[in-house]
Amino acid sequence: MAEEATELTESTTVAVIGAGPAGLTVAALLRSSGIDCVVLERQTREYVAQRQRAGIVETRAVRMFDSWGLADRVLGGAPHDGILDIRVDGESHLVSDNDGSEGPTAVLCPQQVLVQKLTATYLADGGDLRFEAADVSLHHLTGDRPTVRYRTPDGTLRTLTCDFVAGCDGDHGISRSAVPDGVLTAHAFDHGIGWLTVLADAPPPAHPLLAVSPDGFAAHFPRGPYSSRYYLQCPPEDHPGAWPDTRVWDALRIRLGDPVLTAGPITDREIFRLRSLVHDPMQYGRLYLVGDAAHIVSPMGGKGMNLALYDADLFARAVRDSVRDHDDTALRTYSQRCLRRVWSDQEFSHWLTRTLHDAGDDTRSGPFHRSLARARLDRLFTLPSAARTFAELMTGVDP
Ligand code: FAS
Repeated sequence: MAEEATELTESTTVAVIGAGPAGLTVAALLRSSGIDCVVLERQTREYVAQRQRAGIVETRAVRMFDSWGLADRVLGGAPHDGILDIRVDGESHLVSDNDGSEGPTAVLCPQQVLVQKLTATYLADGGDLRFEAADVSLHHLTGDRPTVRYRTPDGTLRTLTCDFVAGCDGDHGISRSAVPDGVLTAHAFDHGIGWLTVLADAPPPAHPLLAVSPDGFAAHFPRGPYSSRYYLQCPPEDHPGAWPDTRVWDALRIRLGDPVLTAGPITDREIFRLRSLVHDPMQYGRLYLVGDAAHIVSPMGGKGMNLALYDADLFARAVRDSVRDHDDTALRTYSQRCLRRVWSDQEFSHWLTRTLHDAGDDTRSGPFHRSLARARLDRLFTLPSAARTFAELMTGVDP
């Protein structure tokens, strides 16, 4: 037990747990404000940098990075032309997801590109980011100076004392579980729908594509100039092994209504259950939950990563007010302000998920709900006010 003796204690202002989009954004924003923080990430830099998930940074988030003077340094990928292709039984309906407001707009920036550029920017600005931090644990969260303990790759036990802890370690992290039972209320919803998600080195679509068909939902998103992500509705208990390449491409050609869809090598496939989860409040003492550590939203509408960026912005601004102006108002209202946005995006993603699944295969919700969903789509395609609301919700810009 010799290694226990070599414990080192350090001090910082904010201990950030997790180096995903939430943690790295918190760190980069605090660093740009001259506020000390230390980021602890349990995985290696290579692992974090290659994890492929979301694919669009919404307009609100682009403007957020711009307002901190970081947009040019952290955003990559291609500008989004503000058009979505919603295809119903093979017929395309081009819908705008741009509300026409002044300023920069959404960018087709794959999550791993954002993570790589945030990491590089934070380190270039002298940021402290520690990968392979094992056994992270949180203590004294309701005291004046919480402590965070972890083990370095060489087994050294370290302790960080801090003013605030940003729990940015996702849905399977330790931050939320550090909150005593009974403090948080979990609101969960299981859509009862599975998605096969496929990454392939195949040509991206002209526009992000969402398709309704009697065989079930499908989607095709760009993930770079030569790469695509596809989603196929499937039974949640399905196994990826039940979806060999030929079956994947056949199903995509039918559901996307594109018999000549160009295939390519599939580099990843997995199946996940569409579920939604919100924890309330998003704070316990001096621990603030940010991103997936507090909430999960179905990928429909592209709100998962963008909500994490929203929380990160509100938290960094609140810490800045507290450290610079000794004004804790924003910290006290952090949870309620985030949850207002979280429920708005949950409602929008829920609406879009139900509409685009019910409008297709009616075995799940029945012909009545199918007709309701098709009426909602017809309204979106024909009523300017409905199209405007849709665009506003897609941009994420505050009303
Ligand atoms: P993350 O999970 O990204 O990051 C948490 C970090 O904390 C990780 O690096 C993890 O290693 C680290 N960590 C965990 N436990 C730790 C511990 N004990 N100690 C130290 N570090 C720890 N969203 C969309 O908007 N559009 C999409 O198309 C989309 N597609 C998705 C596809 C998939 C397969 C998945 C799983 C998610 C998808 N999402 C999508 C949602 C996704 O983008 C999340 O919302 C986003 O990653 C959330 O970012 P973070 O909150 O930073 O959490």
